Amino acid sequence: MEDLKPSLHPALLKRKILHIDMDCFFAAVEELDNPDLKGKPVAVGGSPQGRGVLCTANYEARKYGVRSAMSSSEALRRCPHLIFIKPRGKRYQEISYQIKDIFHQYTSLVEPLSLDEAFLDVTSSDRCFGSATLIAKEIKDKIFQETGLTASAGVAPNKFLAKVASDWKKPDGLFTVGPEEAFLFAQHLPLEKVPGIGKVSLEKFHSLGLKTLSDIGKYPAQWLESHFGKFAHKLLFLSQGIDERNVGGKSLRKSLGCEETYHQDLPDFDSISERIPFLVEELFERTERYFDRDQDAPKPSKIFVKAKTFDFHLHTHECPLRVIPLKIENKLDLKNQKDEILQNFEEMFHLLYNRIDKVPVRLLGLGLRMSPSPKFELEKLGQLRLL
Ligand code: TTP
Ligand code: MG
Repeated sequence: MEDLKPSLHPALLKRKILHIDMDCFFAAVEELDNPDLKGKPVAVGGSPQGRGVLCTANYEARKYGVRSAMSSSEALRRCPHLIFIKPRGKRYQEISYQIKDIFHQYTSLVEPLSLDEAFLDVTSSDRCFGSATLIAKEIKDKIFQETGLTASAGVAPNKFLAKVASDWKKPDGLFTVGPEEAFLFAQHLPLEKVPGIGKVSLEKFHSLGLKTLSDIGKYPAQWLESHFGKFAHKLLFLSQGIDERNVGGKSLRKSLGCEETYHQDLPDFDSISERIPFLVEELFERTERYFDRDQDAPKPSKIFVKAKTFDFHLHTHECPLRVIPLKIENKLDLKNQKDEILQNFEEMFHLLYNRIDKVPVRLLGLGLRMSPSPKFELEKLGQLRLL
């Protein structure tokens, strides 16, 4: 149990990490583009008539208990005058690029987590007299000037605390946990605030009488490990305010895909077949943008299809491109092989459909899996040598 004792290299306390997260991102974009929505409860997601779920809701709607991932019908029950808006992925992506450009003006160590949030390591930045809090403030202001949207920021010596801090004063918040406060701040944290602790684990913690991170430290490490396995190690570190993870630079994308859940189950292969061109069209658009952004990004090496059956079981099938054989390395490849790619997706869906005994399907998805390019591998090696 020796290795369960947290220890900290002093250099780790000197790091300046930011976590920036846009406020009710999709809903805020909708309000921005349609000012009539201001002050009204707004949700972005599927329709309450179908099986839709919410992507997010604005803060007005949250007052009624409306939340991300809630079924749209339940959201309507909670807030009968809720305004539903269909997501516009392209528009959110556009703003996401804008905010990422702003992040890169401050540091190259940017680790995006999703369209609307990222970690930034500004330890070596001399902007704003080297004050991480002032940098965070400036980034928030710039985001607002350039997009008209608000973001919340957390500043701390590590990723864990920065993420918690960005949520602390939402919306339009800025909260700093200094290195000297890290320990006490972590100790007082209720477990529901700890990223990575989901509903199920939380119930288990509560049933064992554990409410805050400081409660974790009161129990023998062996006991913790017997209940929570390897997660106990991580928790013990977090309870001391310690998180040694680095902010990753360029993140490697592992796959590119798109999927659709249908209002009614697709009953046969003809109805599946009808949907495939739409999915392929969307995949093409995403892949083109992917190639546009970075020519050295990992290239696709496999294609995959997936189907969720009426009973919510997910089935996938994938195939290496070299077996087909297809090469998808740039926009021209996409254009020249459009028909072949579509045909291969159709054939793979056919195989998958037979494998699932031709039962009704509620979701279809398809996409590409990437293999790291040699250039990325070399870069990683370079980084390791520098350490
Ligand atoms: P979040 O940052 O988790 O949420 P948010 O920006 O809407 O609200 P908050 O102010 O609390 O940060 O997610 C960013 C976007 O990602 C969100 O606007 C919509 C999308 N999303 C989904 O599509 N499904 C989900 O379950 C969640 C959580 C988010
Ligand atoms: Mg957000």
